[in-house]
Amino acid sequence: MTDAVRTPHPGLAESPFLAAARGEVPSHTPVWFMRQAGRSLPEYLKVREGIGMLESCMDADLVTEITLQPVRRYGVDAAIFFSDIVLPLKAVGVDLDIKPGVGPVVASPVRTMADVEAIPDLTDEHVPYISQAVRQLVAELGATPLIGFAGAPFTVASYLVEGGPSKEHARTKAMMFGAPDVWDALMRKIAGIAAAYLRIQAEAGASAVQLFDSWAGALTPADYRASVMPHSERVLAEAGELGVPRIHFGVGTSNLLGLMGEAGADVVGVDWRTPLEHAIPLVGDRAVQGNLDPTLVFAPTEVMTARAAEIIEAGRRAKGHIFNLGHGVIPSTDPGQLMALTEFVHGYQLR
Ligand code: 1CP
Repeated sequence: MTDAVRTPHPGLAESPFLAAARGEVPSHTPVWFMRQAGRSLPEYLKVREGIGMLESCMDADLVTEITLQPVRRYGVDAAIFFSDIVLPLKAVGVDLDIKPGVGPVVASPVRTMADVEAIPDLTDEHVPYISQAVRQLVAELGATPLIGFAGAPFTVASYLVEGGPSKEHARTKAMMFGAPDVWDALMRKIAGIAAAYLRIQAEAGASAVQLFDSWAGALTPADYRASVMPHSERVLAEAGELGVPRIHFGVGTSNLLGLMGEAGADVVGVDWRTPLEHAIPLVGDRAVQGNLDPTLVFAPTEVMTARAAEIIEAGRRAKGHIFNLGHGVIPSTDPGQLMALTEFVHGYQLR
């Protein structure tokens, strides 16, 4: 980057989100929502009209606008960069699309060593619109931190190997079990891309990063440790060198939470199936993020907030607690409920 060393906004020093991530005492429990930008917001649907998902991710002005929308509406304690875990693959030339109602679809799934070797590494030149969008966002967000993110090697590998969304991840795991050399090369390739993608976002001004290993819950602890963890560890270690707090999240990972922390996270994201009181002793000396069941926003407000209160209380025993849902916002969510939830978390008296 040529434009001097960026100076972080002075207000970021007081950010409750960053304080909790670092295990310091925040002024209130910080809250943001995975997938807060996107399908549940009418203003999002409006700006996306007639524009494809990947096309939107490559338009710095649109990314800036969409990322800001939930911050404006809810006053959440962090913004999450609007992009997708497969965007860096698209940027290096992998033929893929994000199909509405389906998710990422890869034209020629990766199955052989030659397929892996054909994927280029990611450089800054591949994603000028990403650095531009981050710089614009940081200027607009002021004292609200921006979370950059990347897909973790296992989860991204699943899309590449299966060719699209999968429940069982059968071909992916078959490669892991049956072709360890190809698997290792693929994981190294994706880890390099993820680390570069996080570096680009952090260098442009993102204050924290989240590594999404959404589908790691498909693995046993032994397989995770042997075939996946070293690669996530590398991504998190490289992000650590940038001085930003690192959040590590997966779904159905109650048996992996300890390892996901050990992989190098400052904050371990917990899905809604694992009560925080069970998760906290497992993650060691780290903060936790989560974990309201995303369907609770469809319940009456007082039912939702009663559950939120239990989560905030449980979170007090952690080194730090960032309130979130246990996975992404469901598209049919009423934004009014997320507003009520944000206000409830902000108003909750920690005594
Ligand atoms: O707030 C935000 O919306 C932030 C932007 C964001 C993030 C962090 C999007 C936009 N995607 C992601 C991460 C992502 N993408 C993950 C990890 C988080 C998670 O587990 O939810 C995963 C697994 C994906 C892959 C993906 N992209 C899916 C899931 C498919 C499956 O396997 O079930 C889907 C549906 C997408 C498309 C997508 N990404 C984002 C949006 C808003 C959309 C929908 C776009 C559209 O249909 O127009």
